[in-house]
Amino acid sequence: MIAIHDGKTAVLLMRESPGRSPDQYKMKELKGLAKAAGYSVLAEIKQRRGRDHRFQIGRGKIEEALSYCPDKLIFYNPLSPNQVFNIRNEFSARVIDRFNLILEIFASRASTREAKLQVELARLSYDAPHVRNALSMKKKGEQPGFRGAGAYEQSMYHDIRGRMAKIRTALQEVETMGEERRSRRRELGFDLVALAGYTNAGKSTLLNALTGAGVVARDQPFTTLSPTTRALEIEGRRVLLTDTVGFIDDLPHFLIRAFRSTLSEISQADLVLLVADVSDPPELMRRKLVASHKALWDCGVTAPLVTVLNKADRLRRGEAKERQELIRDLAPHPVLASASGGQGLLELAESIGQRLRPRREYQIRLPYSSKAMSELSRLYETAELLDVRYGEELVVRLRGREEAVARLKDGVAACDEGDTIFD
Ligand SMILES: Nc1nc2c(ncn2[C@@H]2O[C@H](COP(=O)(O)OP(=O)(O)O)[C@@H](O)[C@H]2O)c(=O)[nH]1
Ligand SMILES: [Mg+2]
Repeated sequence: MIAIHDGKTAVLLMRESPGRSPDQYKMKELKGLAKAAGYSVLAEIKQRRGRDHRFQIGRGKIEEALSYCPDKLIFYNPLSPNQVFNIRNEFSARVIDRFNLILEIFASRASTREAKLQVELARLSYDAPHVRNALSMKKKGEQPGFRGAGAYEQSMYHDIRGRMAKIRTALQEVETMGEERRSRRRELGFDLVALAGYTNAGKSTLLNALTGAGVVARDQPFTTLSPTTRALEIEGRRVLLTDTVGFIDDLPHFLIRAFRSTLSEISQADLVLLVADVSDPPELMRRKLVASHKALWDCGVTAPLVTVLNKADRLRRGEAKERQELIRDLAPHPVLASASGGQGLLELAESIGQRLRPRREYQIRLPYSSKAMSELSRLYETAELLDVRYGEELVVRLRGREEAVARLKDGVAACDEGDTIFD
């Protein structure tokens, strides 16, 4: 795992394809990532040209970058194992690409065992093809009859695969625990709402604003890595809101796969709050929303969405409304809000209330047993009791989550067909 040292320097490089219109945001985002990983950026170098198969970018640009004497060259474009090898070999330069950079940030933020395993898995998934490549290069140069060549890489590749399998098993256990936790929470009557969206959109700030939690929110990408969950009440319903890792453009698929157990907080939620920064230039907001929807799709989200157009305090009201119209196609059920200023939060809570599945009403008959009584007192916590009638039996009318009522019905209630009477 890579430690973040103070005083690291880097030069950023990006190759743009000639056919595409220039993009001012990608380099800016790369710079934000580099800073978040602890680098001071000495220079930003762009080149418009076709891909160079040896170095990705032109030799002259690499020489120009090295004239600043940086600790590292950081490429926006993904580098093939060959390109990494060539640049290291030819220029004796340390070089990484945007994926490595994101992994460095993740590594520095990973504080739980789960996050650490996820980061390690992502790194190994990234490294495995590089080692395999080194292996095949060695094999190509191998003399017939000379046994030994590539043996080191061979065993390393083998070790990497073994370690990846072990981590996957461990993470599968974590995921199963997550599933169990979610079903317990549902039995307790909670609705599970997850925050999702582009990094730096204001998810953690929104969690704090809605629940009074003290989650760290910072103006830099990927401050939050591990999920944090807090309770709140919306229209009499008990809701658990979970904040977790943010999305970013061109997120490699292996990274999403490695973070599956964390992302299942989003994919398995009852409702997802998709947070976007409405103060971004419209074109950028659109791009980030597209990236977020793609990530939600990759995570397998099927829950209903509410879009929070956050940081509305930075715009005039008319302008914010205009932007809301502009991205209507990418922003289902939009609410303009300001997590830091508090505007729009009541409207947001209302919108969440409307989009959560309506609670059903149930009528259940209970015997006067001590078990039934203790279950009934539990229901005071987990559901909304509408009416209790004391006759030969206890007749309880309540509104709540199916999972919360199911336990009662399974356990102690003398429950006729049709006891569930209201919808
Ligand atoms: N002006 C303004 N800034 C905000 C708002 N919400 C969040 N921010 C700022 O945006 C930055 C990123 O916020 P954070 O909650 O860490 O984003 P996350 O990466 O989505 O969790 C921080 O500097 C916040 O103070 C808002 O409603 N208005
Ligand atoms: Mg955050």
